[in-house]
Amino acid sequence: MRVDIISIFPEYFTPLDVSLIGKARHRGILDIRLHQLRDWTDDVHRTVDDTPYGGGPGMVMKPEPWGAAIDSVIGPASPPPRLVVPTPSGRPFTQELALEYAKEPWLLFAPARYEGIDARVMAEYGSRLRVDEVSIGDYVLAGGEAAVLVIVEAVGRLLPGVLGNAGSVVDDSFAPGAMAGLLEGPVYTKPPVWRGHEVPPILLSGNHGAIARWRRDEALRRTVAKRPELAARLDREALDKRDREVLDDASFRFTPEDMAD
Ligand code: JET
Repeated sequence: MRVDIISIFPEYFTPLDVSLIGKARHRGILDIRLHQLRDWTDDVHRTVDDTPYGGGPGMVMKPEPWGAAIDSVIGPASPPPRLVVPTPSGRPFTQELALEYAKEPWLLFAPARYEGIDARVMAEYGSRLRVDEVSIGDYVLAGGEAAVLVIVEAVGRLLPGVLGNAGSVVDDSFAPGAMAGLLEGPVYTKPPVWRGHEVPPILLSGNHGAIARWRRDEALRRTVAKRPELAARLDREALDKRDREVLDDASFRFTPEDMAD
């Protein structure tokens, strides 16, 4: 997969040199290219921002540098990349969207600073390529760069050959599969007792059926306690008798609204 990132802070992306993503780049699975937006300005101050029309606080990113930068990066290539613009007002970034992006050959990220990018940039490219305004959560960052790191890491680990163990993708809390829609339960490693805290004995039993059941129980309990809205969305047809007992025990009740879908 090719990934281009246009930013006024390309140095922000040094984390992409390390660990899983760094290794994927080294192996040629991920081709990440960083670009300095200011290289597409033509004034001595390399200006990328200006005051907002209509007044108000802060500054807005000028459309001309973005237009020149995006045109230059995409060139005459077809098909063009998908353009991803992080913004608090975007479509929520979920594991589902990460899986969709992992199938794309080419992504182009446009992280904004200040109050955002002149909206005409999204209008212009909306008729030439797929433009996704994406939110990584309900908070406001100082710029879109951290959101790009989040998205590239979530997508990069899904690319074929990036994770050593193919099973760890399928078992993700939000991935479709055996534990679909449930949060992960707790995990343990050696030693069996640490500062007086024991590993749950079931995990040392060697009884793989009982261990799988215990893990599912823990996942159900954790989901009810921490993310009741996820529990409400569980496919009730996919719950067995023990699942229903665990949910009952956790005082979880499907509401009439859940019964509608
Ligand atoms: C963000 C993403 O804060 C986030 O992204 C950076 C940001 C902050 C303020 C404005 C902005 O504008 C982007 C734009 O889009 C068209 O112009 C971007 C928080 N959750 N996810």
